[in-house]
Amino acid sequence: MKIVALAGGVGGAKLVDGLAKLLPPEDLSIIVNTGDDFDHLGLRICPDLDTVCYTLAGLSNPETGWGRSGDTWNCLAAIRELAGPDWFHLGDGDVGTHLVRTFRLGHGEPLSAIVSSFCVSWGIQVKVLPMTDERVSTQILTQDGNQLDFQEYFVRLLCQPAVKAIIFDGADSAEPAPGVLEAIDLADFIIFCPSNPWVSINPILSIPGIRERVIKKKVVAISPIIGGKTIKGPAAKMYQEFGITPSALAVARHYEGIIEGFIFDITDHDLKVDIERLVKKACATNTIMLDSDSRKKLAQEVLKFCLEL
Ligand code: FO1
Repeated sequence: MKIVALAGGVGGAKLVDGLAKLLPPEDLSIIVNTGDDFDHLGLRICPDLDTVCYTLAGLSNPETGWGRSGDTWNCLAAIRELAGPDWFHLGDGDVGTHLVRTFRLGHGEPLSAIVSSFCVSWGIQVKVLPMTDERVSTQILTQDGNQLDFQEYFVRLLCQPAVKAIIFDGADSAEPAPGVLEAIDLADFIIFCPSNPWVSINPILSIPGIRERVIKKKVVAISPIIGGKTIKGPAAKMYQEFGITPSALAVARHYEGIIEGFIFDITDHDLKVDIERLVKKACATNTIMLDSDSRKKLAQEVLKFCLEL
């Protein structure tokens, strides 16, 4: 059974880690959001790609979900000493990743080739694909009239500004990275990971060609909203700011017309009847991934659900 998973950062990384433990490597491809990517201190940072790769490689920091486990912070301390921009926390080992990536991009290598070579170095066997090799930048337009780069909004301003609109700058003219459309075409199922629909899954679908190919397939989404809240990140707050009550039902509506199957947390089982009106099949289960076992358990549920669809 060939699976293509669309993923953002921490939530997506946990589910694909579970899937990678169950599927033969040739049967799993992960298309990762790169709208969060930005330049910081001259380095190209690709947070979601790194989070997915570190997680698959068993290198991720279990406390934060991003960055590397056991990393040290000497570089950040030196940046701070010089009154440099220290709001974005780069661990020493993580800086190594950004240095090599920036160096190789500077020599004209495409991002997808660099990711693929990093995966070999880290022993990752599944295919990890950036959504595009081109620069697409998620921009947050705030209700008080500012335009912010995603990481400025997310990390520096702690998601405090109310969001008016979200733009994927550069998406209109971007092309899917090599292998993306081929993976989708070969997939038996597409899975939308429990990532933020607005800023993790939407940017991937905004790359011309991806949405058109995805909707031809059987698509299953997992809700990142549990009991009206998110485990991490601003998805629930964004729904609210767009005038939508955040809930698993709101997520199912968000993806209406694209998905056939929807998995949501057991906490929200009372929404099942309403959700079933929107999709072919719905399932309420435990979607909270606290450890490696629960990642695998949810991945198992997702695969079983796909086969029953
Ligand atoms: N998230 C934070 O909340 N604070 C940070 O300082 C931070 C640094 C960071 C460095 C490298 C990296 O790959 C990710 C990092 N993240 C940090 C996470 C990142 O901002 C988000 O997880 C994603 O962009 C949202 O999916």
